[in-house]
Amino acid sequence: MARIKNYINGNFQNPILDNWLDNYNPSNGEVYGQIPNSSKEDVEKAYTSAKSAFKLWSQTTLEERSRILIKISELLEVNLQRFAEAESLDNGKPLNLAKVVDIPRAASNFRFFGNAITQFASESHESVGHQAINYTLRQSIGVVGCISPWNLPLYLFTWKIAPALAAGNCVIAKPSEVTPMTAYLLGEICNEAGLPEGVLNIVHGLGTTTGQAIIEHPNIKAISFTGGTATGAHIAKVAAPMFKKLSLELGGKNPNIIFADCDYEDMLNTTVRSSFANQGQICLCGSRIFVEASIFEKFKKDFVEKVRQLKVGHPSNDDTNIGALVSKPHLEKVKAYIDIAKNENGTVLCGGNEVSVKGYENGYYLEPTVIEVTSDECRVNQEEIFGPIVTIMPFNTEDEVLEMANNVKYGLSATLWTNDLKRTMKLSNQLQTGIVWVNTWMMRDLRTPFGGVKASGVGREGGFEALRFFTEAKNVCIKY
Ligand code: TXE
Repeated sequence: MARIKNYINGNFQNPILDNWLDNYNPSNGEVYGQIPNSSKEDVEKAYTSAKSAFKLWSQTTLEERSRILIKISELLEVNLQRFAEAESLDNGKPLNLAKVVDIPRAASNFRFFGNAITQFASESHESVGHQAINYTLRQSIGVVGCISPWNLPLYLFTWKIAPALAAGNCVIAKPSEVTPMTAYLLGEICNEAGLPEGVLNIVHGLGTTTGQAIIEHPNIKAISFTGGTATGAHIAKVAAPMFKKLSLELGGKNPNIIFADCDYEDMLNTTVRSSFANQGQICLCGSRIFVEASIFEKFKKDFVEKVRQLKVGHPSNDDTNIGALVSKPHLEKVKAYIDIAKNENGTVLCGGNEVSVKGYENGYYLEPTVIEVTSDECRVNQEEIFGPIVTIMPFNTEDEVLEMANNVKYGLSATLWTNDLKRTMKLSNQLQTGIVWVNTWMMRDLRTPFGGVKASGVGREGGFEALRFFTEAKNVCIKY
């Protein structure tokens, strides 16, 4: 059985204490490999190698760092098929999705930050009348920790690693223990691209052992984390008293607000995608759909009809729209919300059942599910489900829907469907989220700030925001 290894100091290594975890294939429920459950000792080993690599890497020219990152990007593109197959096998997502979204985006992350670092500039301030000039240095931090989740494994892993490396830091990174495979394969590519030993170290294992060892490490000076809100709160509790820099990208419960004046067909097609892409396991999915009352019945009929056409199937089939959920415990969690909804007077309009895929009967498949709710206060409208379940309910006025949209603890993103300019401006201004999409969804320009407010986290990723996070500003004031 294939064993994934830690990538430390440019080598593939077994965990020091020889502890291993099973790795499951979500499409058939079988164990298909093992991964290290790395201990404090492994993290310390990774830290030692990162620390000794830092001196050289932080002084490596921007052109050279850029060249290596772009080389990693190119190698990911060359290995697209292999990486996409590994991602789909490990996560349960359709192979086609991994091929057009996950792996290309991971390549883009390296290319983007490889280029961005050559354009990153710092400020200078002339103190007029005081004969002084200030200039601000943006210095690499040192050894930083990057911890990522299972829903977009390589995509989110590299979204942190690429800016951290571009800014001259050395990295200890931990992918989710549920989806470790593509992070493991990335090590090979980094070696081939000529990334010096120790600059990137990838340790595998549980959050509570390996992740905990990273966040507790006294000399890992910044933590960039994407994952659940409860984990984010725990990380903040541990890391804040140690004065680590923190970027926390957490959960979402995003409103999708549909007005009668929108471009209906475009809205309908995009809403199917924003509801169920990646089995609904994207923090940006619009899981609360609010529809203006005048088109509610029409929308309900058309939407349900389209959702019923989605094909749940094995991830490697070309015609599969919805693959397997990531794990058995996650499937159980998501399924439980269907009963919760029913107990709260929700009406299941379609879906609601597990799917038995022929030949893969033990896989974690669930029908895409649409639930009509009568109150915005119900649990399925308040809690992050993170699966193929959306709720729909009607609204009458802008103020009413704005109130409901903001009436959750989360604040990651919102989608607005309307052609009314004044309404667009007003609602975009007043929605309590870090991101608003108008007449589109998940359109990403990597230069833009990415992140949430309220329980969706603190800090922004993307563009120069990420490079600012992964550097320390130091002001130098010179009197002349
Ligand atoms: O995430 P965790 P889980 C949401 C979603 C999901 C819920 C829980 O609602 O159902 O979170 O998912 C590491 N110290 N999102 O349990 O545990 C862990 O090993 C350091 C939203 O999978 O937060 C993994 O690498 N690290 C989300 C990473 O944190 C720790 C995407 C995320 O795992 C740790 C995924 C610790 N003590 C889930 N404990 C999004 N925002 O996109 C865990 N980890």
